[in-house]
Parts: sequence; C-alpha cells; structure tokens
Amino acid sequence: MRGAATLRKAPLMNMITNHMPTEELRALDSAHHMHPFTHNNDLTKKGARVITRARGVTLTDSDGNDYLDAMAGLWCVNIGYGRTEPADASARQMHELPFYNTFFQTTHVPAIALSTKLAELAPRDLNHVFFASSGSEANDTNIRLVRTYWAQKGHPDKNIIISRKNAYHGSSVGSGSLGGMTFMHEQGGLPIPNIHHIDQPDWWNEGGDMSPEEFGLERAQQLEKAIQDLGENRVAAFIAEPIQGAGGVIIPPSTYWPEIQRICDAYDILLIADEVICGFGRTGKWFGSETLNIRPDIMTIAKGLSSGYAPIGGSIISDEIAAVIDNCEFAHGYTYSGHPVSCAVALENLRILQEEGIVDRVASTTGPLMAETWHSLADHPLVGETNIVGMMGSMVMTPDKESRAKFASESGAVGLICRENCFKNGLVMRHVGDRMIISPPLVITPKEIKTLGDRARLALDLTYKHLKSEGMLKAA
Ligand code: PXG
Repeated sequence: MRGAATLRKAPLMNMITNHMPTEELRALDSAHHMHPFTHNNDLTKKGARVITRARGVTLTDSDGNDYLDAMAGLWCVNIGYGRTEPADASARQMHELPFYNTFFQTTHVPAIALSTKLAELAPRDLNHVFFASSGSEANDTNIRLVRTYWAQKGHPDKNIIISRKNAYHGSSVGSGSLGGMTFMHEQGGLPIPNIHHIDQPDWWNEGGDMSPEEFGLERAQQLEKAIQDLGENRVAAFIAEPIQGAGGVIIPPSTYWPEIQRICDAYDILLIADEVICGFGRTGKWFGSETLNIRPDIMTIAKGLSSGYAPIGGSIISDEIAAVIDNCEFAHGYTYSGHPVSCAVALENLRILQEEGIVDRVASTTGPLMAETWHSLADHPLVGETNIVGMMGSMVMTPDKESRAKFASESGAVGLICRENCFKNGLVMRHVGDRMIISPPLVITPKEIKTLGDRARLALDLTYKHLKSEGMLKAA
C-alpha cells in the first residue's frame, strides 16, 4: 500500500510548503505522486529525497543537506540554478500573453524570436524549427516528419528508421520505439513497426579484442549492412545521439561518426542527430554535431534549450526537408508547440549562455579542467576507464582493468552502491549499470570541479571498501 493512511483530500493543498516535516511530505508524495522510471512501492519503503531549493550547482533537501548536482538536474540545467532572468522573462510574458496557439494562421513574437535565434545558432542550412514541449514529443515529430518527407517525394515505402540498441530518445510510444532500451520495449507493446536497431559503439563492454578504431568502424558498418538488408528504398533515416547520454555517456571511437556520415550520404538516408543532451554547450560547442563533425538533416532539441527552467523541445530542420514538407499540410502539432512563456524563457537562457560566454568557457577552460579532474580518477583501483567530452563524462568500474571484466554481481549493483556513497557525501552522480556518469551545470567553477573530484574519489574509496568487505570484488 502506498501510504494510504496519510491520504487526505484537497483542503490540505494550500498548507503543503517547504516547511512541512520531511516525513509528512514523503507520506503525501507516496500517497499521491507516481514517479517516472520508478518502482513506486520500493520508493515508498525508502522515502523520496525532497529537494526544496537550489542555487548555482548546489541542491538543498528538506532536511537542509546540500548536494553538488553533477547531473544538472536531468542533464538540463546548463546555466545553473537560481538565475532570476528567466523567471523575470517568464513573468513578463505571462502578463503580456500567457498563451496563444500557433495553429490556424496565427503566430506570436516569442515563437518568431526563438525560431529565428535557433536558426542563427544551428549549423549550415538548419533554419526551420518545429516546436514541442519535450524531447519525446520532438522525436515523435521526427518520425512523422521523415516519413512524410519521403512520401511527399514519391517514396511512401521509404519509411524505416534505423536507431541503436541502448539509445534513449524519449518515453512516448514513438520516441520509446526509436530508443533501444529493451526493458522499455517490454512494457506497452513497443516498438511501433518499421523501426530497426543496430548495435551501439560501446567499446569497453562490446569491443572484445578489437582496437577502439576497428570496433568503431565495425559498428558504423552495421548501418550499411542494415540498409543493404532492408533495402535502400525502404530506409528513411538514421537517428542517434552524437554521444549517448542516458545509455551511459558512451563516447564513440573516432572512426565511428565519419563512417556513419559517409553511409548516410552514400545511400540518401536522412540523419537525425538527437541533441537533447549534447545540445546547447554540453560538449563545448553549441551542438554535439559540431564537436563530432556530423552534418545532420534534423536535430532534436530540448533540455539545455531552456536549461530546464520551462518545458520546451523541438526539431531543427534543413532547408531541403522544410521545402518538401511545406508543400503539404503536415497534420501534426501540439497545443503547446511554441508556448510563448517557454519560448521567452528559452530565449533568455540562450542569451545568458551566449552573452556570458558559457559555451566558449566549457571549450577553453572549465571543460579541460573538468577533464583533468575526471581523468585523475582513472588511477583508482575500481576504475577501468574514464571518458569525457566537454561537460559529460563517464567512468567504468571493474574488478579487473586489464581484461575489462564485469563484476560477478548483477549489473548495476556496484553502481548503485557507489551512487549511494555519492549522495551520503553531498554529490549527485548517476550510475548506468556499473558505469558512473556526470553532466554538471556548465557554470560549474574551478573550485566546485575540485569538490566534485574529491567527493567522487571518496565515494569510490567507500565503495571499494564495501565491495572488499562483502567479497564483491570478484569478476563474473
Ligand atoms: N532524447 C535524448 C537524447 C534524451 O536524453 C529525450 C530524447 C527525451 O526527452 P524528454 O524531454 O521527453 O524527457 C531524452 C531525455 C536518464 C534520463 O535517466 C534521460 C532523459 C530523460 C529521463 C531520464 O538519464 N533524457
């Protein structure tokens, strides 16, 4: 039972504030709030951490504990917490025009301004923006968009989208199908038809005896093989994150993306770069596609677009695709496509990122410092490999660096222990399996980078001790 005893009805609502005791907040949360990607009965037993405020890179919980948030919320708070400008922009916009739609021959200034700004920031001929409220919605748009594009060009059967195992593209029916997470496909009848998944470029786990470069090529060539098997006239697009985020910050070998780009060009396959995590400075450039030298036809955006201060996402589309789509009525859209308040907040966020040189700083100073700190953890006996680009990094934990062995325990058991040791020591660092990952706010200072490194090392030390005492340092 989910705390039914404490369940009370509506009149309580106005009294629920930050000042309520944590236990009471937890009980109400468990009684009424269903959490995403959570086993809610387990959560009820443990009790949720109640986050009450945040400034810069620091979160505070309802018991007054502070945490350095090395995940920027959920990979999104690029400008850090507590900036007043987006709040002011949001209030101004709410006073002036809280909502109007962009259907039926109407538009409004925030949507005009934001799409124009995005066209300026985006590379090459990516000049057209279709708005959504999230990355999932934007990827749903992309499915319909690429299929409609080929149908308009007289190829209605060119409708298969190739993606990758262990990719994350959202959790709606469409975007969850694009994603390659089998545990998601097992619930709710996913994937939808005509989505095909190839293997991911995860050298550490899947590279075997190949060098990273050989492996990168082999994995990229799986795309060519899939196109040949399925038929060039059947494949509409390939979608991928420049660097997989939720899959474990998997940075592909250097040979991977050039080969993927060659194949997309050679077979006339549209390339969709999912920039939901990589976009807006995370890799040290405005878009991950620039860092990895990719020429996408469509980019999915969300998260860092507003630094999470308001929900907004979208697709940035090339001149060529937009010209073809513009020849028909694209029967697609959301009530909140281009929501004026979200657009105003996103514009303010982009202004801060640009005017304060935050993206440039990731490339020139804070990124290299973060990399040095992160790589210094590689000498720890638990750490097999550290990887980082800009402000997204991962480290693999292993019982044996040489053989890249996995732990005998179930995948993720060690990761969870380490994550809990991070929390206990004031650090929010995620685990994906037995890989630890970071994606801090881009405004993290050199002093905070040092604190991050110190707390991560402490968590690794405690984890090592724990594994040793429990006899868990064994390889599978
Ligand atoms: N594409 C990518 C690459 C993402 O990382 C989405 C699309 C979907 O965006 P929305 O806004 O619909 O959530 C994402 C989201 C995790 C985690 O556990 C990652 C995401 C969302 C929730 C959890 O790392 N990424």
